[in-house]
This record gives sequence, structure tokens and C-alpha cells, in this order.
Amino acid sequence: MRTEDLLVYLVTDRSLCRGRSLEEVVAQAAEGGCTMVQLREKEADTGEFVELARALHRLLKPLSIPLLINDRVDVALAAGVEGVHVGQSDMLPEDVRRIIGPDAILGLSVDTEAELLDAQNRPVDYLGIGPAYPTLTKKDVKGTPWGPEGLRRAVGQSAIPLVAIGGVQRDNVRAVAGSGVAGIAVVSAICSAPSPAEAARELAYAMKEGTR
Ligand code: TZP
Ligand code: MG
Repeated sequence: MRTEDLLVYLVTDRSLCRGRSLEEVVAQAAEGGCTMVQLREKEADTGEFVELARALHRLLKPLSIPLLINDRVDVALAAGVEGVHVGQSDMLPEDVRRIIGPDAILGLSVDTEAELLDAQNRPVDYLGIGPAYPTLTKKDVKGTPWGPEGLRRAVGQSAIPLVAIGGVQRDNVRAVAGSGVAGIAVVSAICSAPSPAEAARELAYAMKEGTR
């Protein structure tokens, strides 16, 4: 994958879109400059999940913005998207890699230093490290937030590009960028923003400035 695509990574949550459709929010985020999208659906049934993935892919493919699916390898294959993101209790990265092939994008979540170190030998393209800051979006986050200093240390321990997730928003994005991570992954900062386009634009600007 292109490491630049990790810069501003939108992770979706339909329940946070303030009554707007997911397509609308993702289209706006793309217009504003988000570089990658993960469709994360905890409630949808499988058929609906595939349909949503297809709808987002129709929108993102022409813009060359990769689309990944959270957890569900079958949904990713059915919709023909660019990759999959798994957590620590999902299918093993080795098994996902065998199914999706060498060229698809594969990401893994790490919450602790032990998970970060263990992940170094896994066949993944990036690690989502979190929570960077306290967040209300995911209820079952493990461990204390990494903060900019923790992220900086993690960057020094990882040969795999890191994406900081959890509580990242306009007020702290510069500190995160300065930690050396390859990118940020955000849910509420874009999905819940009055203008997802404007929110993505500000985050992209700060990340470009902060990671040079
Ligand atoms: N994984 C770790 S924290 C998190 C996920 C999915 C939620 C991040 O949401 P927000 O709104 O960007 O804090
Ligand atoms: Mg999972």
C-alpha cells in the first residue's frame, strides 16, 4: 500500500452521522481530503453490510481512495474492496492474508505495548494504535490512552507504520502528527462534524504540516 494513504483515515459509524446518510458523509470526507476509509458496522446484517460496502466503493474507487472492511473478510471479498482491518480477537492476520492475497491492504488494532511488539511479525500493512486519547466512541477500549509521548515511543518500537486512533480531533491533531505516526484514524471528528468536508480538510492540512 501507499503509506501516504494512512494520513487521514476515516472509520465509519452510521450512528454518529447526525441523520445524514453514510454515503453523504463519506463523499464529503473524500472531498475534504480523507485518504482512506474503513467501513465499520457492528449492527448491520451481512446482506446490508455488503450493499453498503458496494455503495461506498462506487464512490471511492474513482477517487483512488482505498476502502477497507472492519472484521469481515467475506464482506470485503464480496464487495471487491481494497482491504480488511481486524482486531486482536478477530481472524488471525496470517489467515486473513492467505485469503485476501499479498496485494490487498491489511490492518490490525493494537492497544498495548505487548500487542504492539507481537504485531511486528504479522503480515500486516499498518497498525491502528489506540486509544490515542480518551474516547466515547468505542466502549471497550483497553489500557490508558497513549498520548503523544506514548505514541512517539511506540513509533520507535515499530517497523510497521502506525495510525493513531481514539479521541483524535482538531485540538490535538498537531501533537499526534508530531509523534511520528504515519496517520490518524478518526470516527467522530468527521462523522459527527457539522461539515465532514471541512473537518477532513482541517485534519488533512494539520497532518500534512505536522508530518513533514
Ligand atoms: N478503536 C479504538 S478507539 C476507536 C476505535 C474504533 C474509536 C475512535 O473514535 P473517535 O470518535 O475518533 O474517538
Ligand atoms: Mg474487530
